[in-house]
Amino acid sequence: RQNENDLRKALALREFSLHFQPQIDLQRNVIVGFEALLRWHHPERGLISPMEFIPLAEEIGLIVPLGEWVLSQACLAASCWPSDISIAVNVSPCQFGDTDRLIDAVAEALAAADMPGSRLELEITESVLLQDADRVLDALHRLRAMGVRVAMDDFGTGYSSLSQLHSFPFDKIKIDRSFVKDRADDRGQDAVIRAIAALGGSLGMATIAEGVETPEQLARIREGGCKIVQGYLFSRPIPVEEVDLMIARHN
Ligand code: G
Ligand code: G
Ligand code: MN
Ligand code: NA
Repeated sequence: RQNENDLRKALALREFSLHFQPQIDLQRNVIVGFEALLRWHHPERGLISPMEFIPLAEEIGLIVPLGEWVLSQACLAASCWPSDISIAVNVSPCQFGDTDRLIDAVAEALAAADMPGSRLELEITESVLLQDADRVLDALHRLRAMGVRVAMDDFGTGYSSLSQLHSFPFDKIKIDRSFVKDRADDRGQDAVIRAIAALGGSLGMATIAEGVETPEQLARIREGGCKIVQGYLFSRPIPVEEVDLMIARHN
């Protein structure tokens, strides 16, 4: 498997990079954070999407060292930004297989960047909650004790959302972009967005809408009571060199 061998070598060959996509607070119109998104620059095949290589990385166990690299690079990048801007990092469910190792990696990434845990947010999908709930819950509590926040990513796409949401200490809900996308009948969608924002509010969780591409979608999100947005309307994910300029121009 050519692909697999390429992927195994990619870390050592420094073929990965992170792009950063801004998250905007709608009330204050300022950038409050960036999500780190992994990119693989293959020497022959060019830029490869994470959707293509993350599943393989998970299958061959590479996601653990790769995820640690992402954590350390994301924290190093963010340590150069204004201290009121946070960094969101996607964490694979596989990284919760060894929670001690995950927590060590988070602590190490923060220490190396000399950054407080309060500036780091981990994005996890609800499939993590299908694992041993006590172990996951314990890990989330330990992370929060370090000041690290936890967001539920792709909310609304899995099975367990509602039953699990209130039993786990999430700080934020990311409304999946399928609820933001235009559809023939958008009356139902508006109701879903409003309901998720209200649910988050009553559980003390902020809601962020992802995949916002048009002013019309933004207006619907705003009316739905969602206070933070992320999407192409504001910016695509950008290379790290462009982040400072974006912050200077926007905030
Ligand atoms: O940028 P986008 O095409 O960038 O990302 C596609 C998918 O890959 C998303 O579901 C995103 O959550 C996931 N992804 C992007 N970066 C990372 C990462 O660093 N770690 C993990 N586990 N998933 C990532
Ligand atoms: O981690 P998550 O599954 O949320 O990954 C976010 C994904 O959404 C990444 O692939 C990112 O590049 C992508 N994305 C971010 N903004 C937009 C947008 O406005 N429209 C679309 N279609 N995709 C987006
Ligand atoms: Mn995400
Ligand atoms: Na998502």
